[in-house]
This record gives sequence, structure tokens and C-alpha cells, in this order.
Amino acid sequence: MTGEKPPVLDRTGYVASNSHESNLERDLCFHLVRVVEEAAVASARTMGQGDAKLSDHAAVQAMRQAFETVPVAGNIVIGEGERDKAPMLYIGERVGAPDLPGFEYPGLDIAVDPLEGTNLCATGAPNAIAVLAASEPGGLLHAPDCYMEKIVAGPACRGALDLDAPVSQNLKSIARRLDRDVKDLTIIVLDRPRHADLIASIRREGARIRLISDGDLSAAIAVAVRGNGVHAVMGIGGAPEGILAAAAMRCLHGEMVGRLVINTPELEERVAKMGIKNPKRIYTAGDLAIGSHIIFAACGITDGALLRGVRFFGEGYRTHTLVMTSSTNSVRFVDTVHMHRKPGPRGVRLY
Ligand code: VTB
Repeated sequence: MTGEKPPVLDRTGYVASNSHESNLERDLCFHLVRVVEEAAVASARTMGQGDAKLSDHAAVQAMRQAFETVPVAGNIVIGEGERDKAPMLYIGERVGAPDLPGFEYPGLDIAVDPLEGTNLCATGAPNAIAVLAASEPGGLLHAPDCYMEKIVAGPACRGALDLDAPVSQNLKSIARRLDRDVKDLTIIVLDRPRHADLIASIRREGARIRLISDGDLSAAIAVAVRGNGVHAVMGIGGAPEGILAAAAMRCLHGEMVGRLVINTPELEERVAKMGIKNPKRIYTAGDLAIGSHIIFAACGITDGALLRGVRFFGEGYRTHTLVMTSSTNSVRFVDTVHMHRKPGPRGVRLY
């Protein structure tokens, strides 16, 4: 190519400039969109079958396969589990095809959740998504598959969330930052017996609650974006979902605090092995997803607050994907019609 300057690489091998998006990063976004699209479509085919394992397997297999067409040297840091427990997309698995022509990327650390909300997909309920986050090596915390206490809210709540403070105080801080009363807040909480006290406290303070059966990651994304009518996620969910939520918050400038729930000697040993010195540490989104080049991609499987689910029709299907980057502040919605065969005489069908 003539006249095009080569990108300036920083010490991680990525483009140092914050002011413009590099071709590499833009290309990579596109590849990663394809990966989440494939996972979403495969699991969407199983929607409503009532078989969460089947849906999950379809997503995992499709995502794993899609990675084989991506010219990166990827390293799964958050995945389907430890190597001995998960046959595909396990922690430490190498994915991608660095031998493919066009390989130019330095190594990538990758966190995946091929089907976030397995039960949602199995029952056809809203907000099931296929998700991944990527960063330069070392940019995403290596956390075990345990629980994490979390509070997530939008950018206005910067520095206002405190995991050790009473629920009432956090609600007051969030309300103040959002310039409204506590009674005008809607808080998303996973509907679990472990949240009985949390739910009682929120009710006592007069805030509204949206109880969800699964999917605290898509809930986190929803509260970080204005206009969704939901203001915070509170409670204990999965740590892997927490790392992915942090990556999304880095791109959306959302606010998050999280602490691993390490309550057995086995977990204590595991976090120590993973290099976590203080298991009680309270992390922010920036600590959980510390990379300077975070990419986050999520494709809707079932309809949700931000993303439409996969729609199938005669000649193909249509997907709706969110892809964002932390270094260039781009938030893209990619709405794709995938055609298996030529459209009929009336042209391309959109739904
Ligand atoms: C959450 C939620 C997930 O797991 O992390 C939750 O976001 C926590 O685990 O969609 P429990 O189900 O054990 O409470 C999921 O529901 C996925 O299982």
C-alpha cells in the first residue's frame, strides 16, 4: 500500500496512539464479531429446546471452530473451565490460527462466555448473549470459576460504589449521582436465595428491583448505557462474568467494584496458584480488565435490552452484535444479514 504509515507499536506490540483506531484493531474487531456471531447462531438454533447443556455445547463448539479462522495467537484466560474439566475453550487453550495468511497480531489474551445465560436460551427467555473479551497479554485478570460480589453502575457513579458500605448508602450515592431519588432507581438482582437480605434491604430503601433468573453480564452492560431504565446491578454472580463485565465497563466507562468469594480451602489454594495475593481485594473494572487495548464483543442470541436475538428466515439469518474498544472509544452495533442462497425476486429479506 502506498502512502500509508505503518502503525506505531507500543511495548505490548499494539498501536500506541489513542487518537485513531489502528487498522489492526479494526480488523480484529471484525474477526471477533464473526466469532460471537457463530456461537450465537449455533445456540439460537437450540432456543426453547429446554436443554441448557445442548445450547451451551452448540455455542462452545461453534465459537471454538470460528477461532480457527482468525489469524491470531489467542490464549484463553477465562473459559469453560479448567483443562481437565472442559474439552474446548478451557483455560490455557491456544486458539486462533497464527499460520493463516494475514497474521500480524501480537498474542491476545481472551475471555469467553460462548453462551451467557444457558437457561435463558433453553427457555427462549430474553438476554442470552454470546460474549468474548480480548486484550494484549496480561490485560485480563486470571480468576477462578468462583463467585464474585459485584456492584455495577453507569459512568456517573465513578468512585461512588463501596462493597463494604450498607446497601442503603450505595443506593443513596447512586441516586445522588443520577440526580434522582432512591425510589426512582431500578436495581437488577439475580433471583437467588443468597440475595434474600440484599433484596430486603433494597425494598426497605424504596428502590425498585428487577429480579433476573440469569445473565448478570448483559444486565451490567444495560446499566452502563443511558436510557435503559435500569441503574445498577447488585449481588453475587459468577467471577468469569465479572471479568467480562469489567472489560465491557472499560469500553463503556461504566463503574464496577467486585470481590472474589473465596470460601473454601480449595479455592484459597487455587487463587494463590493463579497469582492472586490478596483474595479479599476489592477490584475496580480497571483492575479486573487492566489492558490498554480491550476489545469486547457480544452477539444477541435471544432478544434483549440492547441486542436483538438471532432471526432465521428462508435464505439466511440476521444477527445483532455489539463490538467495542477501550483504546479508541468506539461502540459499534453490527447488524448483519447472512445469506445462504441468493435472495428471491423481491430482494434481500431482513426479517
Ligand atoms: C450469574 C449469571 C449467569 O450464573 O453469573 C450466575 O450471570 C451465578 O451463578 O448467567 P448461580 O447460577 O450459581 O447463582 C449464571 O446464571 C449462569 O449460570
